[in-house]
Order: sequence, then C-alpha cells, then structure tokens
Amino acid sequence: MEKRDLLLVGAPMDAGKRRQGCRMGPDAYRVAGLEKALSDLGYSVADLGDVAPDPVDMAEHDHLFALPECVGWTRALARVARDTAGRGIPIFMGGDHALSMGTVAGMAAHAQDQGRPLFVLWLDAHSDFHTPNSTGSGNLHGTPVAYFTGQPGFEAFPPLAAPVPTDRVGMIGLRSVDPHERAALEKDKAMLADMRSIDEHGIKAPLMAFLDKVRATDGMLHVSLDVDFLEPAIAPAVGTTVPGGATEREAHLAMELLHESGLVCSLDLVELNPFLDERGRTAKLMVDLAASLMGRRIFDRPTRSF
Ligand code: 6HN
Ligand code: MN
Ligand code: MN
Ligand code: MN
Repeated sequence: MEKRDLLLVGAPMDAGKRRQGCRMGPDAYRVAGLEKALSDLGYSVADLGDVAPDPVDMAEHDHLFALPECVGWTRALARVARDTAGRGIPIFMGGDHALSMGTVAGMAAHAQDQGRPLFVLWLDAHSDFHTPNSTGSGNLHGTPVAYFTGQPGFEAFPPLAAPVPTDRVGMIGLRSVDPHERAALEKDKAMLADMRSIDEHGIKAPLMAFLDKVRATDGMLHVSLDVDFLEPAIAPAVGTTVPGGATEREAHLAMELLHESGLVCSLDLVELNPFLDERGRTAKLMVDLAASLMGRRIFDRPTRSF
C-alpha cells in the first residue's frame, strides 16, 4: 500500500468543558515525539502548527459552557479538516472532544466531495451523544456525536454539509452513558460495544464487524480516540476517567487491526490533559498508539521507563 503523507494539526481546544488543561495537549504530543515516531515509519510528516477558533459574534449561553468559542472552533476545524484531507491523512492533536464537531463535519464534507461515505469509530468510555437540550453538565465535549449525526438542537452551530448517519458510527469502550444518551442511542442503529461485551468477546470481534461495514460500501474511516477509552491506571491524564477501560494490549490490537484495514483517513487524539499526567506517560502511550495505527510493528515498540 502506498504511504500517504501525515499532517499533524494542533487543536488546543479547552472550551468543551470547565476543567482546563487540554489546551496543552498538542505541545505534549510534540514533546512526546509524535512527529518522529511517525516519520520513523517511513511517512513524510508535516506539523502544520495550531489552529485557532474563528471569531464569533454570539452571546454566552446560561447553561452551555463557552458556546461561542465552541462554535468558533467548529467553524475553523471543519474548514481545516476539509482542506487538509485532500493532501494526506490529518491527525488532529487535541484538545478536548468538542473538537470532533469540526473535524468530523469537515471530513464528512471531504468524503462527500469524493462521492464516498464517511464512517466514524468512537473509542471512548462515553457516547458523547448529548444534545444542547439534554446535557446536564452543559459541557459541549459531551455532544459531538449528536452534532455530526444531525440531531436537533444545534442551531447555534454551522449547518452540516454532510451529516453522518448514526448507522455509520461505531462506539467501542462504552461504560458511562447518561440516561438521555442511552434513550436516544436505543432508537438508532449505531454499533455499540461496551466494556462488558469486550470482556466477553474481545475487542477484535466488534471492530472487524464494523470495518467490514466500511469496506462493503467503499467508505472512509475517521477514528476518534478519547484518552478515557483507556484504563485510568495506564492513562491518568484525562479529566473524565472511568475505571475499567481498555488495556494497553487491547488498545494496541485495535490500532494494529485498523492499520491493516487500510481504511483510516483521519484521526483525532482527544482529551489529553497534560496537567494531570504522570511523567508524560499518557502522552507517550497515545503516541505509541498512534504509531501502531500507522503501522509500527510489534517488535519495534520502544522501551519505556517512567
Ligand atoms: N467526553 N456525559 C458526561 C457529560 O458531561 O455530558 C461526560 C462527557 C464526557 C465527554 O468523553 O469527551
Ligand atoms: Mn469523548
Ligand atoms: Mn470520554
Ligand atoms: Mn501493522
């Protein structure tokens, strides 16, 4: 397979929730050596620097935290995703998960330009399927999947060029889903693999089933990797830890299978909060997972001591 260029895009978004620190994420990935880990695999890698939110003339909302800034990020990132997707594989270094409103909206527009469907793999403890009307926390990082699948309530946000139907979304790692999200998810056809089913059947079964669906329609696949997909003991640098997450081995296996599929067109690395990390271990683990996703082979994993 021909190696496509990799484009690192910093998205230091911290507006998707109250607890701050994710704005340091892009620099933590740079310090942890993401660019070199990927160029060592034989790719041409370019760091395009950090995106900034578009200025937005809108009043703050009573319940939704930093709504105008989130709208500005969505506009900017949708544009950058659509523009960079034609030049290679964009890797969005977050930033909190609200950034996926923009990245997925832009990638879906790009896929539509290509006449192909976009699928989204959501690796997360949470479903992030709240709408602005259902969110109890008012934190918009809990809403991106509802936005890019075209659920109602996002009138303040840019209209979607190409909504992603829920039956093209796969979620793996779920273990903390609020009642409103659950009720909404039960009505649609997203593929949901919670940690209980992963314990019983392994992570390979649901992933391969989802990849088969992508392949069957000549789809493109966007992967959105939330740090809290992982077991908090190995990935402490995230504000929304839920015990009982994916192990390092499950996560690497998922990345290796994704690489072998050849279907991945873009990647979000989200929710890393370096302020909460221990000697950079979470940032380094995320770099290692990104390297596995891009084809690093098992015997080439680096020795790490913390
Ligand atoms: N994330 N469901 C909770 C909320 O505040 O809406 C948690 C959201 C977590 C967001 O995983 O990116
Ligand atoms: Mn998330
Ligand atoms: Mn999460
Ligand atoms: Mn491989």
